[in-house]
Amino acid sequence: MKKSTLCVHAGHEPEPVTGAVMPPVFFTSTYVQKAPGEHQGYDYSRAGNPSRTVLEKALAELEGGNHGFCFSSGMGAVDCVLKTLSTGDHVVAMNDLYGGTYRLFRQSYEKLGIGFSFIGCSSAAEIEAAIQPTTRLMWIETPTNPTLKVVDIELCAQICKKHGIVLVVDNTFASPLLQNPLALGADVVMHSMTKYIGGHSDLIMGGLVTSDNRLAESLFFNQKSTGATPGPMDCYLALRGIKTLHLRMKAHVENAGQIAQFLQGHQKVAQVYYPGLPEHPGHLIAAKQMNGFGGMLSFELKNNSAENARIFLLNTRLFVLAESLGGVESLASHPASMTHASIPAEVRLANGISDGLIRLSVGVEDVEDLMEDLNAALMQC
Ligand code: P1T
Repeated sequence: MKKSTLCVHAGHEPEPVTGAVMPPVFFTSTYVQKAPGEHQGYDYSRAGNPSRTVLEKALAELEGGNHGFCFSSGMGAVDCVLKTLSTGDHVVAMNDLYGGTYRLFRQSYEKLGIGFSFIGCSSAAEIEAAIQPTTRLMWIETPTNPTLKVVDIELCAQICKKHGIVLVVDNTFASPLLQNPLALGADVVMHSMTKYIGGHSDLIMGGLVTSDNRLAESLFFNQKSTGATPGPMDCYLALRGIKTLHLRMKAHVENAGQIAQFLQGHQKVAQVYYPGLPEHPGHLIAAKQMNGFGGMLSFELKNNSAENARIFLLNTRLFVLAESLGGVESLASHPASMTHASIPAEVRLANGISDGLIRLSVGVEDVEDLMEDLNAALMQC
């Protein structure tokens, strides 16, 4: 089935009792049992709720996997994967990651005795050199947040397979419409569903998909044991978001492509980071593994400073200054003081997050209005 058809139909059929085209929302915490231990597949909503089942099935179908799991945040999903590890295990991670992921790794899991090596993931030799006898997991984002670096998923998968390492890809920036890591050899795909999947900046949610039955068992155990599970209304909203994901992604990609070119040609702009630009170092890999270059981009002004970025961010009107991304509305942010503030300044700088870096989540508004808005703010800098 093609992706657009899947978006509309994934996860459910019309409801058999009433014929309702949309699945009902099951506002219940518990389920009656015929006799102790005899139930109809659901006993308590932390372990399972039919509204969540529909969404988990839809997410798994969109990513081409067999098992889907949803969480009350993207970080809940990251945490669920990390809980498959034990003290003494080692993780190889991309060095450009969402600040919250980096914080969880360094501040929560390192003290439990799990080791991390953060690398650029730019060649087989670099990845091989980071692998230790205790390496159990490789964690990558691609494109990365916020510098839009591209990691070759197939290359990572080949190396991980050789060493028996589980490869996890945070696919948040691409969405399941533009990139499917499992098909490229990854073991687990992760999403902050808060972003493109929800699509309307009205919920916080995370998701995982795998086709590996043993991993799935362990993820399900961690999901129900730690309990970072979403409520039924949020599951319904996310399912509703999925139904237009293909339409929204098309508009995000088109608008972001035009805005990247516009910024690249602008007199006030020094550097644009967008994988769709032929000059981007990851352009060819992105073209190979993605079906469109996404709706996110970052850039630096010619006079690259935190102060100048602040002037720009205070002068946009349509691009509102806010964390998060992937909603229908355009957002602008300052990673150094917002989404990536929990990363030490020297680590940020080493990974290309300058104090003047500006990140845009390009929405689905009219692109000429968006460019006019950007131009007006740029001319103040
Ligand atoms: O916010 P939450 O749903 O818990 O997801 C965390 C997360 C994980 N991975 C990536 C790539 C992300 O971008 C995020 C959340 N990011 C933002 C809030 C942000 O503005 O970048």
